[in-house]
Amino acid sequence: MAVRTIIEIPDERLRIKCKPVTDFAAVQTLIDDLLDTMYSTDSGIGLAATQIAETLSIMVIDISDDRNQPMVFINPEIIESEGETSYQEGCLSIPEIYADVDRFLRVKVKAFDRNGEQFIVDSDEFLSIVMQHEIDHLHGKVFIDHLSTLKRNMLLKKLKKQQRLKQ
Ligand code: GNR
Ligand code: NI
Repeated sequence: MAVRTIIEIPDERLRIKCKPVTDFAAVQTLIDDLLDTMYSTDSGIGLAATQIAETLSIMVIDISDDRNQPMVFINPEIIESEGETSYQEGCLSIPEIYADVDRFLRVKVKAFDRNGEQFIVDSDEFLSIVMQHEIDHLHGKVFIDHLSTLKRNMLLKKLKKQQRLKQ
């Protein structure tokens, strides 16, 4: 059990693009760390390796009410997408900041599980949004990048102020 530090904006490591996993046996501890770290937060429902300053393409999601249905995605890729939706998102790396983000309504994601078995998830529900949010992290992208410059700068100012007050 290892809870890792979740890095926050403006940490430049959030901008690193993750590399694909090739050795599945070698990432088992990292997967457990991601799950432990996600569950250590009050209400986090997803976490990407980028957020704990790791650079391999792994993300975890648990959107169940009891937080007991972990999903592990290794080398995830969106292979189909359609439609549009908008949802108020938050991010553990941008604490206490929320904004509506435009996303695909439906995505089909191909990934590998922790045993290296390929699987496909097709969703047009909340899971679709969270998968898109986490895959963005693996590409060095965070949700405020989807907003207008004006809106983003306003939220960044608010975040800076909060971070200053927390010091
Ligand atoms: O906990 C989280 N909640 C959330 C809400 C709406 C859309 C996406 C998310 S993911 C976020 C956890 C996180 O930062 N994952 O990277
Ligand atoms: Ni996030």
